[in-house]
Formats: sequence, C-alpha cells, structure tokens
Amino acid sequence: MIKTIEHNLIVQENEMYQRNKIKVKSNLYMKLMSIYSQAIEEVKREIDDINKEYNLVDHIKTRIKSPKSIVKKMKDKNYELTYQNMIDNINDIAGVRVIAKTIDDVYKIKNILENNSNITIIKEKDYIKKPKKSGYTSLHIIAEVPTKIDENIVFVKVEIQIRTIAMDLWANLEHEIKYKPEGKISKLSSIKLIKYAKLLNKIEKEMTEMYSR
Ligand code: 0O2
Repeated sequence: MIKTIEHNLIVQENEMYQRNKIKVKSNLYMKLMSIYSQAIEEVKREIDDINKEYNLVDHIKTRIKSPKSIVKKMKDKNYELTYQNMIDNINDIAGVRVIAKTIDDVYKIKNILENNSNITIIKEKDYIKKPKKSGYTSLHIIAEVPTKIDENIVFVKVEIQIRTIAMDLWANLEHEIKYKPEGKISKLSSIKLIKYAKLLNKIEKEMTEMYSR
C-alpha cells in the first residue's frame, strides 16, 4: 500500500523522529536528505521526458535546501526543530527549478504536470499572475512524488518552481543583490528592483507576442 512519507517513513522510526531534535550531521538527517535527492531525480526524469516530447524547457536546476536555510525557515515560522516538523512543514527541501522560454510555456508545463499520473500537485502559488511585493515572478508548485525506499514507496514533497529565462535572470540577480555581505538593501534599490521586474516582464510579453505570431 502506498503511504506518504509522513505516514510511512515516520511510522518505521516514529519515536526517533518525534523525540529527536534536528542534527544535521546525524545519520537520520543524511538518510532523509538522500530520500529528498531521490525525489528530485524522479521529478527531473519526468520533466526530461516531457521535454523530449514537447520541447518547452530551456534548462533545469535542482537543489537540496541547505541545513542552515532549513533551520532558519523553521525558526522564522516558529516550529520546534524536530524532524517531524521539518518533514511536515518545510515544503521546499527538495527543489526543482524549470526554466522555460515563454510565459505560455510555463503554463503548458504546469498543465502537463497536472495531468502526469506520477506527480500529485498539492499546492500552487502563482506569482506570475500575482507578483510578490519584491517584484518576484514565478509559478510555484508543491508536488508529491512516489519514491522507492528499500522496499517501500513513499510520497515525498518537492517544490517545483517554473519560470521564464527573464524571470530567472531577475530572481538570480535580485537574490545576489539582497544577500550581499553588507546586509539590507536600501529603499531606493528595492524600488529600482520592482521597476526592473516590471520592465523585464513587459519586454518579455512583447517579445513573446512577436515570437508567437
Ligand atoms: P532558497 O535559497 O531557494 O532555499 P510555504 O509557506 O513553505 O509554502 P515559502 O517557501 O515560505 O512558502 O515561500 P514561497 O514564496 O512560496 O517560496 C520561497 C522561495 O521562492 C524562496 O526560497 C526563493 O527560492 C523564491 N522566492 C520567493 N520570493 C523571492 C524573492 O522576492 N526574490 C527571490 N530572488 N526569490 C524569491 P528561499 O527559502 O527563500 O530560498
């Protein structure tokens, strides 16, 4: 019987996960991260297959969230640092970023994923239709993917971010600018970044119209 990672892996080692505080160098932590890595590979395989058929993807990037970033997010959200809380509440430990050429292609990829029987979409955030205050645009999907562990199949959560090359350019540069060693960016820089995001989106829409004519 197929169960979710919360109800299967945890059942096997339930007490251990609930009792244990997160220790990033522990065997448990390593084991969990290897499961997330395997889930990333599953999603990557699905997207590669989609691309072979439809040619919608420019490139794919994957990452496992760093321990520092996991712990920070849990602290920011006021979760006690247990494995159970981490698995239940941190949805983007496994991350796959899919870069498409056009906005239309972003939604085509999403529709194909929605109809993919190996992937179950459990949450969607459309920051293209409703950009974040920072100017950030992207389509986020939290999916559950069946992953084989020993002889069991467990569903593992993976965050799939789908965005265009222009959206990716902005997000990468903005991330670098925001996390520069000197710390917080000025109000003026924030305003400029919002302006550049809008400008890039406008250019992209107009070029896409030329491209699809
Ligand atoms: P990193 O380095 O990618 O790990 P949740 O409540 O869990 O569903 P969550 O994850 O808190 O929602 O928020 P959200 O907005 O859905 O997704 C957060 C991720 O989106 C970030 O991950 C970034 O990858 C990206 N992101 C969101 N807002 C911005 C932004 O303003 N600028 C840039 N450059 N990226 C953004 P992390 O955890 O911040 O970092």
